[in-house]
Amino acid sequence: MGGASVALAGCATAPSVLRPESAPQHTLATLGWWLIIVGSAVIVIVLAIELVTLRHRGRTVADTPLVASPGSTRGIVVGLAITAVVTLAFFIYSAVVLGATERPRGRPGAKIEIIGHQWWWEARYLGGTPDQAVATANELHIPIGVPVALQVTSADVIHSFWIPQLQGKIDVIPGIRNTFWIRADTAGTFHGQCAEFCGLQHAHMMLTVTAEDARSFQRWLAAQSAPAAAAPPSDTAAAAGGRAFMSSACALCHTVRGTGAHGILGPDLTHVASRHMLGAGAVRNTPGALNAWITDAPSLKPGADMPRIDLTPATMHAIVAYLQTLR
Ligand code: HEC
Ligand SMILES: [Cu+2]
Repeated sequence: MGGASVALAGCATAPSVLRPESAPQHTLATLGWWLIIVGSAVIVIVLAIELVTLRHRGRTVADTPLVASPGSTRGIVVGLAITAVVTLAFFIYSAVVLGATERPRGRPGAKIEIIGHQWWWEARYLGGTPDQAVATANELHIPIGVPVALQVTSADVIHSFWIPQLQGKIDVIPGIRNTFWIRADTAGTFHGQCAEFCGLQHAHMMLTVTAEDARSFQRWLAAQSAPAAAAPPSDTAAAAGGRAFMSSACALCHTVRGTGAHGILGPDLTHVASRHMLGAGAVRNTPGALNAWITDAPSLKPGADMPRIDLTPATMHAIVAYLQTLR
């Protein structure tokens, strides 16, 4: 069992576009059902006609060559007409649905910049003052019942942002800022997944969206906007870990707001202990897995842009203790 099943363990079943939890996805799911039903009906009817014709031909005109009769010409015209009407109807229906789900109705409850990386999601909550900046990774929170505006771009290759139960997909393209929106109408945690093959760990590029009432969301946002917890007492393992973090390569790739660590290659770790998963769904965020991850991330997520790091086991334990203070 790989990381994917671990990541979905908290979720009863895999996310499905046909189990919508938002107004736009309801509209899309209804279109999906119509396509399935009409498509299936077309297959059944065509097969039935074919069978009847074959049996009929077998009984009566087995030896006559296939030539067009006035009857069969009429059949072809009727067949083409039905095909044209069904295709045109679905073309119009799809265009109407796409138009209706493209733009949100109402003021957005949050604005988030989403940046795709090989292979994780960076999320920056916009709109606050600079000291309220919230940067996190892979685990979004949104308020329920209101649209949430997204600005989507990529730091490297093309990805696709997709929360199946909330909205359609949006391309995540380097150098281009696509605007998009999501909305959740029920509280809960919804799973998402990069939907455009983007390299070795494409399957481990998951994200979750936790939809909650406005008050819980504001509480979460305030907690995430705070700088890192005050330095622990200097004789503890966590303090030693903090010093090791700041003086080793960790600080070159990661930011911990409120400290000297300003790296931008990896996820912002200011509140990493508040996240459930590490490595975009690769492993659960437990002390053991955290230790394994920071010692040798590529063994848990081959190809990940975080290298194996050579520090003593004691130093790694101290760094884990430090990271766990980053709630
Ligand atoms: C060369 C840059 C680099 C260095 C050095 C580095 N990291 Fe990372 N780190 C990354 C990248 C990139 C990721 C995201 C990997 C992924 O999910 O695919 C990451 C992910 C993580 C995560 C998981 C965060 C999350 O929310 O998923 C933790 C924790 C972490 N690093 C801690 C550390 C620590 C501690 C050190 C020092 C011992 C360190 N890193 C050194 C680049 C780096
Ligand atoms: Cu991707």
